[in-house]
Amino acid sequence: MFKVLLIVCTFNLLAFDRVWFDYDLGFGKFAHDVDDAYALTHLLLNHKNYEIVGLSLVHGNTTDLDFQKKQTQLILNKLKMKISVFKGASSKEEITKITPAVLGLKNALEKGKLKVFSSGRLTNIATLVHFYPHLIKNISELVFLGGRRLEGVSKFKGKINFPDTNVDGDLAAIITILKSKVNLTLIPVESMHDLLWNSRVMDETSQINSYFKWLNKKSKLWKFLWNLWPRVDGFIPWDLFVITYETHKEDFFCEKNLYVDLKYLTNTSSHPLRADPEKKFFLTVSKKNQSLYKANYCSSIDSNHILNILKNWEKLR
Ligand SMILES: [Ca+2]
Repeated sequence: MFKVLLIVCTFNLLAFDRVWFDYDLGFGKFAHDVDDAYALTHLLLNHKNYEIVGLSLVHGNTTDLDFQKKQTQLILNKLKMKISVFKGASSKEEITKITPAVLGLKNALEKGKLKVFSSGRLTNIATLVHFYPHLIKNISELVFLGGRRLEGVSKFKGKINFPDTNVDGDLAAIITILKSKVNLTLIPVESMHDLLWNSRVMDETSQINSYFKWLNKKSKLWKFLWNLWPRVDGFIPWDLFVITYETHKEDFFCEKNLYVDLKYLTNTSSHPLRADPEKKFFLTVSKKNQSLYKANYCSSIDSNHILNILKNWEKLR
């Protein structure tokens, strides 16, 4: 009996993921995306399902990493959690800089396998794999918000292609990551098109408890901006669906080992404030168009995914 128990315990320890989250928190800054806060909240609430080894900050939604750290600390305090937070690159130019984020990640990887979630630019992770290539084997999976199908993307509401911001924001980092041959999983924007965090979901969320009431209140301006463009009720909390890949993997439809590459293509994406060039690089995946690199690609997420998240939050509040 004791032997069986020991085996079960050992198995459990082995199955317990060590996770790291690298993101660009704009939450709390005027008219900035709120999605990282939702991702961080979800990661923290489900902390009993894995070991959160560290959090690291990167440029993107804002280059102000002191602000990002302050806001992260605020969320940690509200949820009564203590996790190490490391500042990383505040611009893509800092890809050559060994920041506290790179060192923190290095130390964590030296202690064993780590699943890395990236919902911002890949700058920090690229610096790590470039300077410490012997540690790449300890990244069991790198889950990244980005990528699109080479053969064409389905449009949001039949008319809009959102830009692939994390790719556009640091192409050098993308190249470095592809060359590292790390086990890369892409959660693309197209998989999230039907997952609108609308008024009804926001109302339900705010009723969970005072924390969610606060989170919801702070998201109202973002909802208002989405109402101006792309003219819908609610917003897509992109980054949340990077973290829920860890907790609700059964909701994700993913294919393994597709060809992935950077391709210079006609720009079909649109943004209300940014004028992009006519042609630009896209991180593309394809089943048939061969390339030297491969990645896993999650092309869709179950339509009940938001409902499942709300149930999870109700249970953990
Ligand atoms: Ca983000």
